[in-house]
Amino acid sequence: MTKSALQIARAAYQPKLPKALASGAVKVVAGAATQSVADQEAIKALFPNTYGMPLITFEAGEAVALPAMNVGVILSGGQAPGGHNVISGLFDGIKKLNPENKLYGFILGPGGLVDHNYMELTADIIDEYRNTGGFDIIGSGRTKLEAESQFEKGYEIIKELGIKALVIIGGDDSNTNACVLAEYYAAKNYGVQVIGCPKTIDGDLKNDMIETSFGFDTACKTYAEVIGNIQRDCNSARKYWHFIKLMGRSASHIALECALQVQPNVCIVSEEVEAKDMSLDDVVTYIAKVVADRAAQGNNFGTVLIPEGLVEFIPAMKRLIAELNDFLAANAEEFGQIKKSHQRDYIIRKLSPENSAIYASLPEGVARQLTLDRDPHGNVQVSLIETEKLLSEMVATKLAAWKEEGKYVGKFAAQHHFFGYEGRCAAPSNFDADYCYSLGYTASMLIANGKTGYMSSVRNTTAPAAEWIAGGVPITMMMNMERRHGEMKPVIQKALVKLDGAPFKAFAAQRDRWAIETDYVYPGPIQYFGPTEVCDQATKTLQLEQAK
Ligand code: FBP
Repeated sequence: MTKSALQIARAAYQPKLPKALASGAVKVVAGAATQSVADQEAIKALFPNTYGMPLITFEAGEAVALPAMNVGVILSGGQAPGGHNVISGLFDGIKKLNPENKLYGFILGPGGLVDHNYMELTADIIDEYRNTGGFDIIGSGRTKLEAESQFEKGYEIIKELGIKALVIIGGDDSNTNACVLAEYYAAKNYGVQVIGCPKTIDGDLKNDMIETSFGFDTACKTYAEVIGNIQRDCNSARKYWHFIKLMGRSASHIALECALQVQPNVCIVSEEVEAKDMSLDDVVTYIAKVVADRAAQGNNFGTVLIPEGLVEFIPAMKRLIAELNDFLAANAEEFGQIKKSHQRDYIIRKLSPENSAIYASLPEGVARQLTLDRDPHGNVQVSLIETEKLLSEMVATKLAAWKEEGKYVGKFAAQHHFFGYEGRCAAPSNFDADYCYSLGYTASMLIANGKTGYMSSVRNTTAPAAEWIAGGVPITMMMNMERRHGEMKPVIQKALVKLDGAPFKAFAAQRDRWAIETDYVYPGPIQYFGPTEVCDQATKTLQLEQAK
């Protein structure tokens, strides 16, 4: 494998650990019994073996000799910077407990467990991947582990390899499934522990005990670097409006964090759009107004950040998509026979008056995307909708109308960007490198102490790493009941942007000034070597949330 100079230097980085873990042996301090965030009776009934367990924190303790054990690990869902460090922390943790311990990685996600596709992760392999981005050490996948038949298939290979515990590194859905699996194996008395680790760049797997999901820090810093570069270009040429869509399937944490880092002229926050029941036209009008106000000052340039999930948070668009899903599912054959050039008119004729009017107002390209790109369940794949183009085209139309009315004088030229994959596999920042290594190491300690149904937790993360608090949180504590595919299911509550939270409030307090003034911040690339205030800063989101 050819390596860059940075990769070679970075391989030698020793991630920092919380003090309690650095000594290598821990004492378990159990807190009070827990309960789920909501729907306590229903969750308790579904998880009789793993409900109500106490919160756990680790303190430095005496080393104990434990018999050798084997552990399995799975990377689940979208990539997030630091996954390799979770695995290396887990590896180092179990090897410290007993050098005979072995780590098996299941290949390409949860499917690897079901299909018995695995490899042993030896020291040589681990060393190749320390402090690197990506999930390529074993690959990832989106197979959902939810059927008993899958649990049983998984148990076959777990038995064969003598695996005592499985670590599932994933987002809210994967950790929900980890919890269901933990409960299933406990109920069956199979003696297999299951531990979860909080991963996702989207930042929406968090709560009082899980301060952030790993990867969010590096991904946001990577996007903020590039947005900063665009802003400098924008402020140099002074002729373009840049419409920048940012990943985050539904929550707007990434867009909000980037806004706090770069101070753009506009950042749309989906959760606010929904709370204020804004229409697509309201969003467009808001952006067009900022463009017009800046133009009045002679500034025909600017930046607009747009969260990927926006369309689904606009109540009227949500209703349109729902009707389209049902209509196209029921009339797929007839629709397929309509000539492409007539499909738009056909849909306009068939939809209810409210949805038909909205559909008719959409630019052609977006209207087509709404009818063509569907996932295997028949749903529109909203992430494929080019929201950045949709908004800029609609803003252009609005500005043209305002020009006619004499309300706008200026020039409007747009550039479009979508940042997502660029950040998901970036080399982890020091924060993510340390946080992930600590999460993995913590998982090894939870396993050694016989825990199952817990998520690895590392808190106090705006303090220096030595002061971080490592422990475990019962996954059932994060659950509530939600309707999924028409049925009530136990799931980990997704953390959307809170409009009364400190990060949103800090943004809302400054956005009007950022809109009109040009007060861009240029964060520059992530730094791995250098002064701590440059290299080790946590995200603005974490800093604001934890400000005392
Ligand atoms: P996870 O929730 O699995 O961590 O994935 C996050 C994400 O990167 C979203 O931001 C994005 O919408 C989605 O994955 C893209 O999915 P895919 O990797 O299948 O293209």
